[in-house]
Amino acid sequence: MLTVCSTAHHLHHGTAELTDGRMMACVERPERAARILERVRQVGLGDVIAAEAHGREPLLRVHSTAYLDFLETAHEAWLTAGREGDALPFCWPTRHLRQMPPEHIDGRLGYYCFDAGTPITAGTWRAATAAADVAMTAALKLIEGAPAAFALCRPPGHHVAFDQYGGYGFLNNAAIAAEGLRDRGYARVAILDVDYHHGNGTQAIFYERPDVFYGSIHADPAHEFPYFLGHAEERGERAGAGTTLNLPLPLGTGFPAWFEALERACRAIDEFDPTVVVVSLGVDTYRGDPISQFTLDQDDFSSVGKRIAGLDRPTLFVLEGGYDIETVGANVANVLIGFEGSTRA
Ligand code: Q9C
Ligand code: ZN
Repeated sequence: MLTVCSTAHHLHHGTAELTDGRMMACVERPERAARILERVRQVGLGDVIAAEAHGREPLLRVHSTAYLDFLETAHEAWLTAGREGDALPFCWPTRHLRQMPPEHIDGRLGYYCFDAGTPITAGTWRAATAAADVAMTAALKLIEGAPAAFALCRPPGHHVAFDQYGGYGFLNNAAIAAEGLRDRGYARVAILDVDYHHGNGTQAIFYERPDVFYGSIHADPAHEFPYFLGHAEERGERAGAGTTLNLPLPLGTGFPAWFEALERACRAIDEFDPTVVVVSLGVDTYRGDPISQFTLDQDDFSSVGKRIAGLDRPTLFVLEGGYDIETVGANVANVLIGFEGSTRA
């Protein structure tokens, strides 16, 4: 399987996120991508190529102009306001407040961001656009006839909506790839999100779309981030009624129950009958993940890849979460090797 990557991801390296009432070192860090790439090479997954630049056009299929303008200039505005280091919001337009971007950078950060764990650094825009380019480049390989490809995206994207970021991401790489595939003739796209967290951004983007299915297996939002989306009763609306499937699972869920949910999601995808599958591939379901509470073992990830291969469609894997540095490379590679049907390394 072909891997697409970019060295520009290094330009995004946040210092700290607000967790448990304290500023803690960011778990979403450059070493993740380095470890995954190292493992991809080690196991001989296939060719590794650099992303090509695709400019703003594919981003605008998913995000607003005002949002992209904000993202591109946010850190500069932060410095102009006399700040140093990473930009983080501390005030949000929640209930009873007006949904309108103000002038001041602190207010604009709150308007466009939904959490306090996603710092904007000086290089964030360049890294985020490079990740979107990685996803688009890999999507185009499918268009050219590749049966599968792996987009080694960093920062991740599935928490990012039309004009709102958070959950360690800034641009929705999987959604951008899905729209790129739609634009180039794939009539029906199914997005299968296996990250530990619900992909609230992806769900919101496609919630009213009949041509893009979104299915997610994740920790119950009653007890886990992103808390405010991802419940079983959210099934899509209007023309998109029935094209969203949420399978929330309790904290502590192990592989047997998780795999049953995967089976349900795969059957729903078969029924939707997509022309292409985009997998939001997070391996933060691993039992040793520092921020998650499912208990998948390293070997289980091969079975995940194998089941996804059973969908028997062109498949684009887009990297999302997975934060245990020592195992993230092997866990991602195990999914991809399991998909390819080779022996696990
Ligand atoms: N104390 C992805 O996996 N952090 N994003 C919650 C925990 C947010 C995860 C804070 C987790 C976001 C792509
Ligand atoms: Zn996650």
